[in-house]
Amino acid sequence: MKSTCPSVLSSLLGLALAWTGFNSTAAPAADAQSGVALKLLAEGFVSPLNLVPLPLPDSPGSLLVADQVGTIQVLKPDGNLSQDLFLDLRPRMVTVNQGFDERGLLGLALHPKFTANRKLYVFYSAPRRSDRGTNVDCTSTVSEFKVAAGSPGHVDMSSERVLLQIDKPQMNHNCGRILFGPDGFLYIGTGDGGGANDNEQGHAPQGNGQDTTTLLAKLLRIDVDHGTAYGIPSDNPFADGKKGRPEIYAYGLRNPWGISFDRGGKHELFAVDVGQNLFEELNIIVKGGNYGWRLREGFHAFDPQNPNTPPENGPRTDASGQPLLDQVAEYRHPARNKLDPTQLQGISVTGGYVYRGQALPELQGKYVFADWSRTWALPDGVFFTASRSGEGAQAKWKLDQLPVATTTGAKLNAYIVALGEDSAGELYVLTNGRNSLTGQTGKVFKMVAKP
Ligand SMILES: [Ca+2]
Repeated sequence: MKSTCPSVLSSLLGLALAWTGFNSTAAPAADAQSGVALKLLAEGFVSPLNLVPLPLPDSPGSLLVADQVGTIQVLKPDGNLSQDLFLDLRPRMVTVNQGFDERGLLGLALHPKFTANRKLYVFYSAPRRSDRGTNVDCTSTVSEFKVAAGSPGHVDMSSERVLLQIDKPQMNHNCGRILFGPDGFLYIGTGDGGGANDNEQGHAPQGNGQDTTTLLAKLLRIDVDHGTAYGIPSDNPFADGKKGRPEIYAYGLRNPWGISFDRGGKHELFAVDVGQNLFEELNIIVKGGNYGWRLREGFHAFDPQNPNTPPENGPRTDASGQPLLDQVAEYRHPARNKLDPTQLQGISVTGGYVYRGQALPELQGKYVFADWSRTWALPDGVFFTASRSGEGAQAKWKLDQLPVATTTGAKLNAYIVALGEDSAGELYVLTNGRNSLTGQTGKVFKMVAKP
């Protein structure tokens, strides 16, 4: 989610505004005949970031919608939104800014055996711990909760079991997307800690992405069913703890804002990665993979001292000799901050899903995702598809724009903050009308066939 914010937070984040021009290699916009539309399901949110199916015995098809500001509500299949909260995490969170903020309630996942054990997991930004210095901004926290016995619409607040706490140096690049894999383990995405270029206070000399002794800038994998707080899957790449933190599954990620398993095919693990100033990524993650940040951004070398000019030559292996793995697709930011409408461009990738539902046959097998907004100041989120063009986790995928209007024909005119998926594989779009945590312009749409 978000990351480069040239006009507003440039001083805070230390971003350079001098955009360098490259000949674009992105695919041109295509497929003007798309039959995909967005049906409004619910509104009045601030910034809804998570949507997951809630298997309620008396109300099949219910969904949980989690708002970044710390609240979770039940959305019934008839479109009714519960007014009493399923979970209210606000008392345990940092106070989020009224303006732009990347902290908050960022991840939600139900235990694979939720129906039997009523357990769910959240990733949220808690305040700095009392024994930490002021160089820590907040505490990324992964906790387990249980739904109250006999009250399936409410979480028992006294049931919190804290699994993981990570000191965060800056307020941005939290990631916090969590999900259970087909293996039953919990996958947790973490950002590089924030600031810009993975090169500020609280970042390792080589960057947190390349530091396997920190849990920042990683994809983690833990076993919530064993151990004291959690167990370590025995085949995690650093399971013995000698060369890195045992929780690490993959590394070299900047802010993987969107992680999903393909529910079909080979159940591959997809993770986008939000770029610094130039390139956005779609990755297929393999266990132990190093995805390059901050040695690389997209298909290009990266220099944190000169982030707008990719070096001609950069390392292709990391400090331990591991290859730096390329993503399967990239798209670029508008050169010199000027959008070229004929090009596939954006500034902050929002991850999605390989479509395996029934309603939209034209999307079958494609990875459907979005860009948050093609400009920082105005709501201009756009949709993309990625199509496999070869075999293997490193085969390149083809990107196309996916024209999508609402079912009323109106333009979306929103920041696309997240996508969601229901138990049938149908997709949902979560938006915020603003680039801040103010107002109630957040909406939830379902992707449907064009009427
Ligand atoms: Ca990368």
